[in-house]
Amino acid sequence: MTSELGRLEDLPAGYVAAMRERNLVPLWPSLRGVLPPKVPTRQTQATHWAYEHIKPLLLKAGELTPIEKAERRVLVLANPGHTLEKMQASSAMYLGMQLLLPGEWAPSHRHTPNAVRMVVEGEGAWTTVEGEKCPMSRGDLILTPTGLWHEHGHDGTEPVVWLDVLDLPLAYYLEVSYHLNGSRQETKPGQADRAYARAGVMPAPVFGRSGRRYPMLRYPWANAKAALLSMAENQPDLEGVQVTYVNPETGEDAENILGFYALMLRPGQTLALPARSPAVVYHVIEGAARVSTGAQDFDLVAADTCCIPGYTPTVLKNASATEPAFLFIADESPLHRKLGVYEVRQDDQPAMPSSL
Ligand code: GTQ
Repeated sequence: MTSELGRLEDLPAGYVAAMRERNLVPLWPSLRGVLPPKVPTRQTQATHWAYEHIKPLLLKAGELTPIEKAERRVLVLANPGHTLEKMQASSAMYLGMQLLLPGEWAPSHRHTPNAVRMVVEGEGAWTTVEGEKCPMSRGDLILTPTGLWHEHGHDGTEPVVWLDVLDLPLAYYLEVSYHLNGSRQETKPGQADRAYARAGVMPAPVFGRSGRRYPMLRYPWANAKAALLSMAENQPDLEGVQVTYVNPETGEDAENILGFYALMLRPGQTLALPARSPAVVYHVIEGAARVSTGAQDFDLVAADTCCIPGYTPTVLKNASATEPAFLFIADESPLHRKLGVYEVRQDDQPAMPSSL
């Protein structure tokens, strides 16, 4: 029963011009645009980036652009719904595929956006974060949270590729995005993933706590995969075999803005996910899966990545009847929860969050 609101064209041109002259605009012609009924307007489009398309173009970048001319040799997975120039996967997420060739070094810097790296292929690279040298193997997740120094190097013999996930679009939108350059870091002994080697117990320093906001920087794939396999075996009826990457000292999200998860689809499994407010990125670590929204079906094989806008019910289906599939997932849940706008929709019905 909502009546049509007045349009800009309904107003005298001179009146509109007089307002614009004073940097004023009438709300009502745009009100439904900024506050649409029930479902938010989303620029983010469901988008699939196949690794078989990315890899040759990324290797070509390795020939065309020396690391010194790139600092970070990255092809950005840009969502066309935001226009490619914006370099966004979603409103808050940035995705990039980064190539480091044997012997190359991507110098130390730090910046306000948070980043993680999900290693896609190749052995022998490392990222040093605040002096901790984190080896990079397939499926490992390495955090480089806001403000921490990080640099990448490569002692191996084959190209190494990883997926960068940053909250850069949010930081840029907030006008808080900047970086500082540094010099090569001294590495210190010790790896936090070895200190926090088992869930349920954690280091109890006899001479005081470390007190670090980001105690763990590398999450080896071998551990996450073992956790998923043992969860699946322990709970044969469990539908969603998923772990989330957390701060092992607090159990809170590993980073402030974006959430990170590893999900196992059992052989032949179909998993229906409800509509939720955050946009979601799916990246296949092992196996193959179909990601369906109703409007689109993406068939993802290992190293493929897709982005699904928020408020979209999504069905994941393991493409294999005999092997599990393992997905890395990134989403905007921590941000939405902090903002009080996080929402899960049952039967696709709006569930306006409130503070009640
Ligand atoms: O490796 O530090 O994809 O600073 C974008 C910005 C990677 C990085 C990106 C960065 C990095």
